[in-house]
Amino acid sequence: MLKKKWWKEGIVYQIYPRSFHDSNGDGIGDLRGIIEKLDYIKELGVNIIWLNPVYKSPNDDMGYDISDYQDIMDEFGTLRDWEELLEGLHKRGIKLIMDLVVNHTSDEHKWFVESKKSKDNKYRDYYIWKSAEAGVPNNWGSYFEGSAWELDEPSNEYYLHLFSRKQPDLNWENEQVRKEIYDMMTWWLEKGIDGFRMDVINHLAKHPDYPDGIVNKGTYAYSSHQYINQPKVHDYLKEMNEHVLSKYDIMTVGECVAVSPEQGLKYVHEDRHELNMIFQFEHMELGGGRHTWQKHDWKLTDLKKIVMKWTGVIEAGGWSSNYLMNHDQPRAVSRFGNDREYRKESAKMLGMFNITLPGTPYVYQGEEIGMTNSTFNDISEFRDLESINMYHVEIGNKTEEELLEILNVFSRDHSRTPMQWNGDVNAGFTTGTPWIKLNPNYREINVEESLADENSIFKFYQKLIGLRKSIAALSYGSFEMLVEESENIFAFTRSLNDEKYLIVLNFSGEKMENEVDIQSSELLLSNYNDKPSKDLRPYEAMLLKMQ
Ligand code: TEU
Ligand code: CA
Repeated sequence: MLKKKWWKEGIVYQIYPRSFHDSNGDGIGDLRGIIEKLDYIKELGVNIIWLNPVYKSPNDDMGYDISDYQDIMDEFGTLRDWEELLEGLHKRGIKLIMDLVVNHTSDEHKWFVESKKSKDNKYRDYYIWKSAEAGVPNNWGSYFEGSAWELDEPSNEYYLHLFSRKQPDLNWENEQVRKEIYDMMTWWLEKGIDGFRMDVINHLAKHPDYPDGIVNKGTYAYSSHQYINQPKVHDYLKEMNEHVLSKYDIMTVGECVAVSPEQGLKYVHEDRHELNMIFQFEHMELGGGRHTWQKHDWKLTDLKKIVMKWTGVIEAGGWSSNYLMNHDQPRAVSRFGNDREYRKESAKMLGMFNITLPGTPYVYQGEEIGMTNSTFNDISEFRDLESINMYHVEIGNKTEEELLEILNVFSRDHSRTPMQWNGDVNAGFTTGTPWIKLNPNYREINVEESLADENSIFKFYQKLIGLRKSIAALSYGSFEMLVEESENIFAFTRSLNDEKYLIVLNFSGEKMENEVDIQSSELLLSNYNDKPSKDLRPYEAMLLKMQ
């Protein structure tokens, strides 16, 4: 049997503080706003919270550009508020993991302010500077726009920024940088946090020669393997583990864009002492993603292959995570389900999928009430720099209408519209003017409505989470795929000792012949409340106990 760990039995709820709940009417969600909703979170049944960055930040990239790692951004509150939040969570038996963004800082971080001052400043080498004598150092592209190199005229050197120009990359080769980061992490751990979600952690090490990358779009190299999964990243993580992580009973999850299961296992194999689990992105590319900004068809068998590969990572001695969305992705029900006539059915089906697979499940705020993608009618309605930059780069090649259509599929702002608490003004999110437009459907889709309806998506999630916590096989059981070739039905079993559970999911909006034998199994939970007499109904989802 797999080793028991609290984080293997956990269900994580991701909170994007800016959009969760505003306590003081300035239109921006904040820490006290979360504190006011702790009983709601408790009621859902989750036992771990992942908080997106709350540190001091000029918010070029909504908190992923940090100017002080050891303080809270003014809009969100104070360190005292944060301490109260932690206490409120722990009192309710909920753990807290914090976002750790250490591939880069803000250009307003004191290290960078110093670094920029001169070539002989003691912080110069905290960042990655290259001479401009021979032009731009290489063809690496920033994820957000243009070249990843920004020229500093006074010193005639470029600095590297894989994300926005206000997010300079830290130089992990520098031992002093690593030490400062480890001290900062220890400071938070001593405050009692339960772990870290590590932003783009597989980007820490850059190829020592800084060679050109392969250009797959435009002039710049995106997704370049010259700065992803470089061998040295494992040295850094081992060192971080030895100096910091191993000293605490915590969980770690590393965000790893562009990682194969073989590479993934290197980060999470329990004997390697690096991380507990990673977020992989293969299923986020199904149907197209933000690297190409193009939509294409996807097949259920593609998703099955991905699930099987990553289940293999658990079987090989690692662990994995499951998620269908996060703050960078469109809403799950709009992407993988049907957000119109089968919104409730498909949201519940996707919830069952996410929560019964092997690996730790992550639920994003609003997913538990079936929040959908929003409608943005004009570029001025977007707040995310990636969406705004893409628009300005592409306008000219494409029409305004075409670009809005693409952004209405893929923009990160879909997940960032305010949490819909009720059908009143501004969905009960704020008494002021929300920092980003609400999804206009909040009068029908909101928490109040969900709590009042016994058949709601929320109530279904509550039951699912309860089952996940009480049935050990759902955390530790082995996995077997059934009807592997089916393009409509996703079915599998989870077995532990002599117990076996069966999960049958209709991923289509059509009636489907049920090829899985459920005759002698006991129904534990279904989004239709009873066993089908023959065919599976649209988006039908069942969790059964086999006799
Ligand atoms: O995201 C990393 C990142 O590059 C994603 O945008 C990724 O490309 C995409 O999800 C893959 O489809 C992290 C944070 O989650 C994001 O919010 C930040 O903007 C980014 O790092 C920079 O810190
Ligand atoms: Ca506020």
